[in-house]
Amino acid sequence: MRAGDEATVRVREATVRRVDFGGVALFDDLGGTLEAMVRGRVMGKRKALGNAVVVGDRVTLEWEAERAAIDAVAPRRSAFSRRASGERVEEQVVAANLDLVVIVASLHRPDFKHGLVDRVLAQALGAGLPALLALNKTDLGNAEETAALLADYQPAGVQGIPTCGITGLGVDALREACRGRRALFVGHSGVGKSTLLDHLAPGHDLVTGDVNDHTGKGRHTTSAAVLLRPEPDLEFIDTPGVRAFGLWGIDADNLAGHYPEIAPHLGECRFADCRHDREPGCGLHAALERGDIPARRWESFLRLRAELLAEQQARPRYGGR
Ligand SMILES: Nc1nc2c(ncn2[C@@H]2O[C@H](COP(=O)(O)OP(=O)(O)O)[C@@H](O)[C@H]2O)c(=O)[nH]1
Ligand SMILES: [Mg+2]
Ligand SMILES: [Zn+2]
Repeated sequence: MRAGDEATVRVREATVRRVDFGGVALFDDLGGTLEAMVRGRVMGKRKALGNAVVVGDRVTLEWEAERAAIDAVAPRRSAFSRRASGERVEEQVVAANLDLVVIVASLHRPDFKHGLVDRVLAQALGAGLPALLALNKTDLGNAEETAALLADYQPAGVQGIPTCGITGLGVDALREACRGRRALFVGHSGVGKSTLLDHLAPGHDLVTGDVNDHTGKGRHTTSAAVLLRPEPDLEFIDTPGVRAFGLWGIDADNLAGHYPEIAPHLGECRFADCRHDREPGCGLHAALERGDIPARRWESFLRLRAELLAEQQARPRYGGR
């Protein structure tokens, strides 16, 4: 459906595909798109959109003449958040009603960073969402490196798909893994996320989410995300590349619970207050020695826990959720 056909049907319900300064871009359930403004009371006390309406939200519309307005937002069956950037400790809901988080990382250029991947993974698991690791730029390394990295994430239950944005390797496997599941794509900038999405949603403008064949003038998005729906059962949410990913609702004390290969061993330590450092009878170290916890995941867990501890100490009024 083209822009000119918009709003010919006064739909009552729609799905948010993009949040702009002036309004919200939506998908109706009939294969079309439309725009709507947001009622003040939906925005809450601060009269700012904030987290009130996010990509993936299901909304109810009211019509005034030819103008649609979002009147209500349905409860979210899932949501993926991060800590908003900036000094204040604030939640940023990135997207809602998701089924899968696709973590895009590159083998090299930029080098694979366990820190970022493991943060996003912990956040996904905390939201109750399964995660998939798309390991891109596999042309820049060898097969052993690729296999070893993906193997590190198997005990955590993360499906790994090696990809190459240049040859298109792995793109079909990635598409089929996402089919029927609304998939949020998250990754460090430069890893090839846009390149992969160009393969997965050909012809879509990754800033606006629009199909490229009509010349809509560029708009400024406040949204951190855009929902692409290249086929009725394929939905990808693109997000801007992140440089740092701040966790939300996860702190040094509950971090281990967000590592599926570490959590089951938490009750196996001799001492109930075990810090899993050098205590005798530590169940986590035993699991590490048996190989049940991959060494690189353990090292990244320790680093991340130390970072969170330092953040918490620098900010004594940290409230988490
Ligand atoms: N060698 C190599 N380069 C890639 C691959 N995928 C993407 N690139 C390049 O990496 C750069 C960053 O890609 P882009 O898709 O913009 O990354 P994004 O910031 O994650 O969206 C571009 O120059 C791409 O051409 C790949 O699989 N192999
Ligand atoms: Mg990009
Ligand atoms: Zn222990």
